[in-house]
Amino acid sequence: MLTGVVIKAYSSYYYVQTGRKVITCQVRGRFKKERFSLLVGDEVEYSATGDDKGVIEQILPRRSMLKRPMVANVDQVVVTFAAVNPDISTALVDRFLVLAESSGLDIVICINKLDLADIAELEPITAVYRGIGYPVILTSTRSGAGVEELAGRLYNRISVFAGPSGAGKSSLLNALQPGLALVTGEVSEKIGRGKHTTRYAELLPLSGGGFVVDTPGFSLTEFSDITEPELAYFFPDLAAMAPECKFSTCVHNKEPQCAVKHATAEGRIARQRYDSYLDILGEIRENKKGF
Ligand SMILES: Nc1nc2c(ncn2[C@@H]2O[C@H](COP(=O)(O)OP(=O)(O)OP(=O)(O)O)[C@@H](O)[C@H]2O)c(=O)[nH]1
Ligand SMILES: [Mg+2]
Ligand SMILES: [Zn+2]
Repeated sequence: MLTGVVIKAYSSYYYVQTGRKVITCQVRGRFKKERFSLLVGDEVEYSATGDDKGVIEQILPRRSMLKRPMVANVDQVVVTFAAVNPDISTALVDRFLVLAESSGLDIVICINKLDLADIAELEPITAVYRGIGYPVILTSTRSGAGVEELAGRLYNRISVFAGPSGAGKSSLLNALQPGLALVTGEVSEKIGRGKHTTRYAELLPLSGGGFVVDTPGFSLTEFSDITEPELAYFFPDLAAMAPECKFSTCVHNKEPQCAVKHATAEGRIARQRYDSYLDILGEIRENKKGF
């Protein structure tokens, strides 16, 4: 049996990459019954039925499954923001980090448009995230700064680029892999909803090995899948302090003798991070009330 990776799904066809070749496959009837039973990113076994044609026989076990976009076997999320235009919002960075953490994926933070930025102004932001342990890469698709470093992080892995519209995700992918020709542009120039953005996720092969997934930008993050006690786990800096809280049920809000609040007061946890935590905690509480 031959094996490959589903890089794209279109109508009832699945495009399976094996080595440098892409095989156009159909699936056996039994896969069609279950929704999402076969996803982009899945490793599959197929039998050849002709020149570059085949039938998918089996899905191999998944390492992970990301819900937005719906992709199997993703290894990491590259949380991509522009330093300016649109200006970086650390509150929004934190929200994207929580979503990525809750999917259990590795995370790289990319701050793009370095050519427009005042590096001294970025320094306090990068210091916070590097202090937590997140790799932070500063890039510019204009000057090429950081693009090699970013490429090094993508080798032989499946990486999803996520972040707000206009951050430069598609531009970065074009810089990383010449020939991709992904559509880029100012938000206002992108006329019509979904006109240029791919509606379905696709794995874009990197010639050095590995795949990247471009996603349409979004800023509306919601946390309906996360419970109050879980939330702090998705803030590694808070989670590190939580075992020292007096109460094991502490959600680091109004509770007495809370080590997280104590560490924030002492500056060992960045105030901005704790504030982001409280904002999201409040939203999770509001959501719960709605049901
Ligand atoms: N100055 C500067 N502009 C950049 C850089 N990277 C991208 N841009 C510009 O920023 C705009 C948005 O870039 P895109 O790559 O379309 O952004 P995106 O994140 O893919 O946006 P969505 O697809 O809407 O989510 C375009 O006009 C790019 O030319 C950069 O490093 N520096
Ligand atoms: Mg884009
Ligand atoms: Zn606490």
